Amino acid sequence: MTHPTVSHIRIDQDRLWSSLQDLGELGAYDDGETGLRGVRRLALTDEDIQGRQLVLGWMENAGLTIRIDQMGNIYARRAGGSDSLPPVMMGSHIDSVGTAGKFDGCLGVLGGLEVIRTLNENDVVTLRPLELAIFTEEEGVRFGTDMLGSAVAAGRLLLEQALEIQDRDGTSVRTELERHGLIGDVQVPITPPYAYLECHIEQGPILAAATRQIGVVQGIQAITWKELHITGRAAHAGATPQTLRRNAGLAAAMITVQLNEMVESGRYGQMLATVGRHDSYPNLINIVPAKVLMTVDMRNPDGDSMRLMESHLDRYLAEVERATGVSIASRTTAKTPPVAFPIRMRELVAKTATNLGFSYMEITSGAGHDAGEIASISPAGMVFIPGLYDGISHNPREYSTPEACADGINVLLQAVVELANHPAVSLEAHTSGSALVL
Ligand code: HGY
Ligand code: MN
Ligand code: MN
Repeated sequence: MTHPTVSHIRIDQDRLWSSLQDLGELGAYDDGETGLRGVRRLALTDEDIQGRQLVLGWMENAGLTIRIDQMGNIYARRAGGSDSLPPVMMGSHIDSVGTAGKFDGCLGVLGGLEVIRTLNENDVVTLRPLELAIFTEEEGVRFGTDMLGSAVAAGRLLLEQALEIQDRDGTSVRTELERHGLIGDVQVPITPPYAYLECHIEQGPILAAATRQIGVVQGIQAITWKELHITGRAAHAGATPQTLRRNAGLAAAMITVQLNEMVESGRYGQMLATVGRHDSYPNLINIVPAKVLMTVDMRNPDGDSMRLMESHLDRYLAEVERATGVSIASRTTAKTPPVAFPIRMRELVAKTATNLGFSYMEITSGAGHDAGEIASISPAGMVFIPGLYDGISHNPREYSTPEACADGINVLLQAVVELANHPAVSLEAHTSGSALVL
């Protein structure tokens, strides 16, 4: 049966939930800070590969054909009635930060799988093929730049440069992809899909506070990551007068306080800044710190304000060098502009949520996502669901209910099938009303 309406079809909430729990066991650890089972499945580690193998098995059981690109990104394909048409793609990531929960990224991948399993059970064949993607190193916490796999797939980052990036131990992306046999034959940049839709937890408090079931994501804020290598001079904490000190720890503290003042000043709009990593050397009580490696994560929904923030920080680093006598080497390790998803994708998500009887609101994503990369080559959109506990994420307390997960994936199913039944005209032509509307 091809292109029937599927408005009566719903996903299997329990099957989705148990797949999230099963995947969450791979890389699971006992988290001392929360007393909970967390997930540590950094990109291209053995735990990540175990997760990929579990999901690949499920994909094959669902009758999907698997392709892998030169960055280890996985594309699992479900044939369409007109299989030569560009596919509608769903996807996300299953690599995690070091202290993760079970939902970040996994909901988008396992939710896409649940959509496919549900269509299989209902003998629905869409006009266009469907593809379910798993992107490599979305989190950026191992190799230092986020959305690495999808940025190469979309052509923003060059493959050769990406393959040479090393983790903290000096192991390169290339070495790890080769070790796991993940350098596939699909060329990057990939052929753009017809459209891309990703379901993701919000990772913040907004939807829950507004008691909305679905977030229609307008776009993603700009992200800049910097690594600051501060070099001072070790010295005895008791015998070295203030005037002789080159205190790398003091420099790091001044920078951290200045970033907070930049945020609090409001001069840069809705700026956010985070010093997430702070490695001090020699890190001993009676020695003036000789070196500090610190990271700066800056976010801003406005690209111009981000540029002003960055030049303010650069000027301030020079001031800190003069004031403390340290030297600071600053390296930008990630930099993505703000992303606006096309109105027609946002309208589709909003209409679908309404048809399903869900409350929704428009929201800008605080977090970066693979959808932000694919948006540069295809019409892309995102479906958010709320989380509990102020939507905490990147922490084992991350939690969304089985019902909320199912709501998001039911929206994904209906919206993806509608897109996949668009006839062979451009999405623009179709939604502008100038083409046949099924
Ligand atoms: O950092 C981010 O926003 C995403 O979780 N990689
Ligand atoms: Mn994510
Ligand atoms: Mn994340």
